[in-house]
Amino acid sequence: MSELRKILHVDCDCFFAAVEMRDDPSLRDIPLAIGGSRERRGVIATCNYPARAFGIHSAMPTARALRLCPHLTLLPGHFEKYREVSAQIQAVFHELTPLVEPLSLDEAFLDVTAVEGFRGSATWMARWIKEECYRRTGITVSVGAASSKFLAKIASDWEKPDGLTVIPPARVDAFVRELPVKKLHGVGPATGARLDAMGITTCAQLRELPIERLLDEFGKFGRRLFELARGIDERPVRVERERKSVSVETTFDRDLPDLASARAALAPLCERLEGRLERHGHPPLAGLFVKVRFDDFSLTTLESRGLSPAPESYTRLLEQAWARARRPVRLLGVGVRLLPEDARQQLSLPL
Ligand code: TTP
Ligand code: MG
Repeated sequence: MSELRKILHVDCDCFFAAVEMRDDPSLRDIPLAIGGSRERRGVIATCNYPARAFGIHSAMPTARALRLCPHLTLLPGHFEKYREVSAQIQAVFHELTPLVEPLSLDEAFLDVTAVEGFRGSATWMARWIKEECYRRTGITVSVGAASSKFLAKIASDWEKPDGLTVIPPARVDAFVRELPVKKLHGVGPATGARLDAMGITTCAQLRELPIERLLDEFGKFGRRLFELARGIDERPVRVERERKSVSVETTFDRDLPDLASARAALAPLCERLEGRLERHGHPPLAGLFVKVRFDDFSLTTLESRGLSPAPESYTRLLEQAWARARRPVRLLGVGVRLLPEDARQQLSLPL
């Protein structure tokens, strides 16, 4: 049995929108969204709470958002600014502990088990983080504190915006019992629907299923469900090395028989990659790559420095990669290499 941990999860409230509202208070009380334009078939990256009241949310096509709220103010996004605010909040976290695992620009896990300040109180640490983040950046964050990652993350979402929710060890059991299964880490719409069909909506109901049944139904994930339903989640907070690439990939249900079908499969992948890059605040790029696994499980990766991440560039790389084996394709991935942090700093040196 491992010692009881103290994990914080910190997540900024409507992050991109909050930065825009800070810099232009006239945007504060009107529906505001950050995203691509309707004309360019863009999607919403995020929106403020007045816009959420109209049913607008992340990843919704902008055209749909504008139908829901015709007087929505739409901004294109200023990623330099978001990266800067992100660095400021990360600096706050690192003043508390080196055990910080960033999940995206606006979100991180902290393992504060060994922190001696604040008399070891996770609640006080959370309050301090909220105050410091607001003081230094002018935007509010929500914090969750619990003994595991999945509970800390649920807790940070519990009283958003500007929330602070603590789930003390003695309350974990009662809290998890009541928890809807769709809140569990890794339970997406598909698993949620399957559980629903089995008559299971809460963790209390999930606990009644024996482990064998869960393994039968869900394979390896069944064990995870068994544990999560009991509040068990031993995943450690992982201090991240510098991220070197961003990529997305798909393993196809059926192998793609030829080059033409592989080419056709690129467009949705490129779109997903674009979404990922947006979430990372459009970091400066060093190059592109395509990854192909063929039906004989051989794997090839083709890189190119200096191309722009346009669909045509990926098509060119795919053609060359495919020519190496000329076989049906089992998996396709597209990605970008990021410019290393030290090279970025050189780029931004004054001339
Ligand atoms: P989130 O933390 O998921 O959302 P949020 O901070 O805007 O709102 P909340 O108050 O509910 O936490 O994501 C952080 C930022 O990442 C968000 O401001 C914009 C960006 N993002 C996208 O670009 N696309 C997406 O699909 C999502 C979910 C987020
Ligand atoms: Mg957020």
